[in-house]
Amino acid sequence: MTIEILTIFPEMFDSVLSASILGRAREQGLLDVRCTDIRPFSAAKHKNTDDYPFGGGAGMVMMAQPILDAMAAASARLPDARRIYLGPRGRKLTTEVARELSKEDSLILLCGHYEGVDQRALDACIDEEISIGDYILTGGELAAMVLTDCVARFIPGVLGSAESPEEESFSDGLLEYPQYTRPRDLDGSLVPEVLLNGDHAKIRAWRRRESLRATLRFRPDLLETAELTKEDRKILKELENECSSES
Ligand code: 4FL
Repeated sequence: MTIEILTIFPEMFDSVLSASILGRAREQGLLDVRCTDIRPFSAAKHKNTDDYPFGGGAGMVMMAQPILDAMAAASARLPDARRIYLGPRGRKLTTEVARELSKEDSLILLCGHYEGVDQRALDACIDEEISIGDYILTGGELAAMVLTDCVARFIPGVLGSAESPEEESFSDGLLEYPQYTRPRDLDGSLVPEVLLNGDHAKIRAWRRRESLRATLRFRPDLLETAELTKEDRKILKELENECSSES
């Protein structure tokens, strides 16, 4: 997959894209991420990319021209790319959205700044706006990194063969069960016995129960859309009774 990121701060991406799993994916040729600086595309005298808002008000607005020209250059390289603007008005990034985007051959991500982007640039060259959450950042760069990271996990081969993007929190709509590693005894705090016995059916059942318990406790809203079996519903009833008898 190829991702081209249009930004006025390309240097922000260096360490994030080079470290850890994203760095390895790029070395292996599974993911090609390029950052294109918007500023050199500016036709303005000092290569500025922003200007005062028509109608007045605080802050600056990113001008359409440098964005449209940077996008035209990127689109010429990646003619079939889905063109995404990272912004708070967009569809919320979720596991499903990331999985869907990972099937694309190429993406172009536009990072906004200042008080926003001239609407005409967005209307002319963006297929979709995506938000990473209901908050405002200092710019779209961190959102583009979050989207890139989240999408990359679904590209075949990016996670080690032992790991699956589907075996984590949210993939079946539930939170993850708790994990433990050595030592077995941490100053008297013990690893649950069931995990030590090698009975894989029992371990699977215990983990499912703990996933349900965590979801019921921390994110009960997820239970409305999670994929639940009859057995899951029975366990949830038990857990609800445990809770009410505790208090
Ligand atoms: C982008 C916020 C995506 C949430 C400022 C500029 C943003 C954002 N999701 N804040 N872009």
